[in-house]
Amino acid sequence: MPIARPAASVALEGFELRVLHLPLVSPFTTSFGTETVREVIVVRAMTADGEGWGEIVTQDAPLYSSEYTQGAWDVATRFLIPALLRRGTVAPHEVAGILEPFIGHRMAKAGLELALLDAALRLEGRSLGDHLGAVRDRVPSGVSVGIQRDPAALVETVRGYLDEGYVRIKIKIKPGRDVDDTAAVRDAFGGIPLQVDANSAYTLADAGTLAELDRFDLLLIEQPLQEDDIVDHATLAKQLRTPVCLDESIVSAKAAADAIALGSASVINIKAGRVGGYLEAVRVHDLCRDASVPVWCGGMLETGIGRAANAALAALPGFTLPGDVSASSRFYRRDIVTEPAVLEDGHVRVPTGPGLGVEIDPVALDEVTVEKVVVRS
Ligand code: OSB
Ligand code: MG
Repeated sequence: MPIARPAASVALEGFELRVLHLPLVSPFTTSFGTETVREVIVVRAMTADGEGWGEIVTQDAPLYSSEYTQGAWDVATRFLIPALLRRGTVAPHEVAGILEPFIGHRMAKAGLELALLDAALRLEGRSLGDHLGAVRDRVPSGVSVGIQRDPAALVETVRGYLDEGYVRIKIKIKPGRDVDDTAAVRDAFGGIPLQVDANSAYTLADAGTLAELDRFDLLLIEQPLQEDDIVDHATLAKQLRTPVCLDESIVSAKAAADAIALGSASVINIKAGRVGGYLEAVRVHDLCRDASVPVWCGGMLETGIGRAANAALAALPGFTLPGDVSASSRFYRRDIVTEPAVLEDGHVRVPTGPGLGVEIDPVALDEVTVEKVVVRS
């Protein structure tokens, strides 16, 4: 359902941006690289009546998409924030329109919009979940498992997550680390809900290898081809029994509609950062629901800020598959919020407090801050 009542305007006075370096509990390897420290930008919107927090989910290098930390920092401080401050008083649903003249940079826009949503909803005493249309008080929790040293190590890592209670396993694959890794997990754990994510590592020439995955009864294969391979994904989907799910390709509600119309995806991963914000994410959800296309909530190794927002989003009715909304401890020993998301019976609770429903731990935040700037009106 579209959002019925927009959040109120806030009187903007400035924005604080911080680059954080959060050490990961273990290295995270995908087809595009290995991370040991999560570099991310945290946003604080400063208003006449309070503050609000957001997160820009770019990584240090443009490997998942074209966005990256210093690019987001530059565009936010030089163009996006000044445009918002020139308006003075802004409601969250106006942010996308104000920033529309600036092409792309969706993660940067999403982080700023989230900070305004948090600020506005805190003032109104409404939770982000209520605002977006959440219909559940907790969401089933899946886990994204990076490529390990070998299939045996992968099996042991997956075993640990299953023991913790995660209800769905996603493993990362790349050429040469696909069929054997998937077979090892399927053989070790029988009929667990299992899916794979290629992060664009294949081409249509690999269709034969990808079809070998059909025998593992996967929930889906995520983003086998490049971001702009929208026609090739449709061609590939016809050759696979495994449902094709798109992540990187879905950069907006329009892109989602096009992918569905072309038959490029039968499942969609929704990430607010990738589509330019939580409000656009709800629009993607709504159109997928109208088209009976199942969606699930993706993740970008969020801090407690984005993790709380993702739990709220994943509680919308069209999110019929478990998302990558895992406990904070999956990635971090110490989060920057006072009550990090925990796993309870394979689920993560949807916060109910005003705005994001989580509070920042200022000491923990300072400890991982490596760069800070304040841009004022
Ligand atoms: O493709 O879903 C992805 C992390 C960084 C960049 C891209 C992806 C991921 C993940 C992790 O798979 C999901 C999570 O945050 O748990
Ligand atoms: Mg993905």
